[in-house]
Amino acid sequence: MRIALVNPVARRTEGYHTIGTAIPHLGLQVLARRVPPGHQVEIIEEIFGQARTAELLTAGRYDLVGVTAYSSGATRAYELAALCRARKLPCILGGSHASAVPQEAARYFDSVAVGECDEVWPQIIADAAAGRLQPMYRGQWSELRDGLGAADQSVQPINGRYDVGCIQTTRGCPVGCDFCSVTRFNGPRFRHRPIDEVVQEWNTTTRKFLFVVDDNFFGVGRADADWAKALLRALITRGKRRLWFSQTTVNMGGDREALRLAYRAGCRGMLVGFETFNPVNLKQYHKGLNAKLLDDYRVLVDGFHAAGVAVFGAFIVGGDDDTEDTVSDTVLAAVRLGVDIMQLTNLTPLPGTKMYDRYMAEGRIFATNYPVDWERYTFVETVYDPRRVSARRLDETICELRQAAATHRWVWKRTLRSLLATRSLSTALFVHGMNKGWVRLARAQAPRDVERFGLPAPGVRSEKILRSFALNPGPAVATS
Ligand code: B12
Ligand code: SF4
Repeated sequence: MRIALVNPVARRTEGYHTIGTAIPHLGLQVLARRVPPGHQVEIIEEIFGQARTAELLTAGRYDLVGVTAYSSGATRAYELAALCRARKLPCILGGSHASAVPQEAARYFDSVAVGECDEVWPQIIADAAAGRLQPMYRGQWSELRDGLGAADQSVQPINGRYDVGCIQTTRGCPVGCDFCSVTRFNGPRFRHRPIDEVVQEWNTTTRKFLFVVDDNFFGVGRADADWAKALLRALITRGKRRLWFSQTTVNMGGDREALRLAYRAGCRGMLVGFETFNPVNLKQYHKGLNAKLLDDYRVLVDGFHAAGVAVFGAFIVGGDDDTEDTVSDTVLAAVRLGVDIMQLTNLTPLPGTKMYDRYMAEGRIFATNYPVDWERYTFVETVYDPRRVSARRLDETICELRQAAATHRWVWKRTLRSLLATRSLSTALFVHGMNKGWVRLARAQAPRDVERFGLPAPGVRSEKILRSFALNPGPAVATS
């Protein structure tokens, strides 16, 4: 059989995650590796645009079309399903959106795959080859042994080339934040891949920079920390030299040994989900780990820096206790905290999360014209009614911030500050590249902001943000 694996990107989100670095869709490379011999597989990646998809997806070229989708890509995924059905091409949808709302997906696709599908995928292919594709398949939280969880690093899309490599070493997360779908989708237990298998896959990567897509690289307990250190030692001694970036909880900042090992293994940055400086919101998000460490944020950030690792601080606005001042206050606090790269996103109730179920029951989600409205679940738009600020005002304030910060002056100050804090040129260059990407992103986003709200004049808040460009970080402030 000839199989197409497609990552759909909705028109509304074009430019959003497609500006700058082309990051692989690892799930598709994982599925590609599990295709049994005798079948061929190709990836069509819409982060490179939609232009060629319709021309490529033809019955003469493929016998099965496997589509993945985050919620933001679901609208486009359903368009592709209609195209496949019109061309009599069997099609199946998998990934986080299909797993959250399988009954919806089943209205558009011949078949739906729920959950992690490493084990069930060969069965799906066999059924499709025999002409008896089932309407629904359910994957399981497999132990990640004997190649499960591994990707075929050599498979590149036929319509573009990824800039970096992706690899995953663990799945699952026990923290269970209210807004995140990972604990429900990948389970509350960390499952580690065998270290030898990770190193083996690592050594097949050809890109010089990797994104280790683990949701929580360091984990939350002693056993996870020991495993992470063992992996790092193995990468130092047996891994190809790669620079990389991953995601972790803030507690890693307190483990100097782990951070030093990470730096030696090539880690130059960690995305840390601080989420908010407001303890009321942390409670709402059920992020107890952060609530406990809130007073230590500054020390923990210093811990990352002392080892040479940059901190990519992820913050969310729109919690129950947030007001329109929260946006500028959060930015100021984050700058003073010393984060090197900042991501400020709109709180978004994703389907399949506890937050979605609660907000829906409370009647607070207004972007419910599904499937069209799934395109709005991109974290750059408020899709529900926050308690203490209107959705529109919150969005306007964020637009204002995006425009205020989209300057090269901001980028250079971050770079210099990161160089001083980490004393690592390669880390500062990584920070520089990421922040330049944010400027490109903000500029690409600007016309959409204009379309939605009209261009906001630089106001008091932007001034406040711009003043925070000072090199001296000063004391961290709380925003409650
Ligand atoms: C890497 C990553 C990214 C990369 C994506 C690169 C790319 N080319 O798409 C980047 C950084 C760009 C990104 C962006 C976003 N992301 Co993201 N991201 C991740 C992350 C951390 C890892 C994804 C991954 O590689 N997983 C490992 C692979 C192996 O798993 P998988 O893709 O789920 O595939 C398995 C199964 O789902 C299934 N499967 C998947 N597809 C298919 C298809 C078929 C046919 C079959 C049979 C099976 C199948 O089988 C696979 C093997 O088991 C996940 C968290 C997570 N743990 O998954 C969040 C996650 C996917 N992201 C999420 C979100 C919300 C976003 C953003 C909207 C938010 C934002 N502002 O950053 C954007 C949107 C991007 C867009 N295109 O619009 C959510 C999605 C939830 C949802 N319901 O939509 C997740 C789950 C995190 C969360 N907060 O809950 N992301
Ligand atoms: S710690 Fe990160 S991965 Fe884990 S549940 Fe919270 S947001 Fe999701």
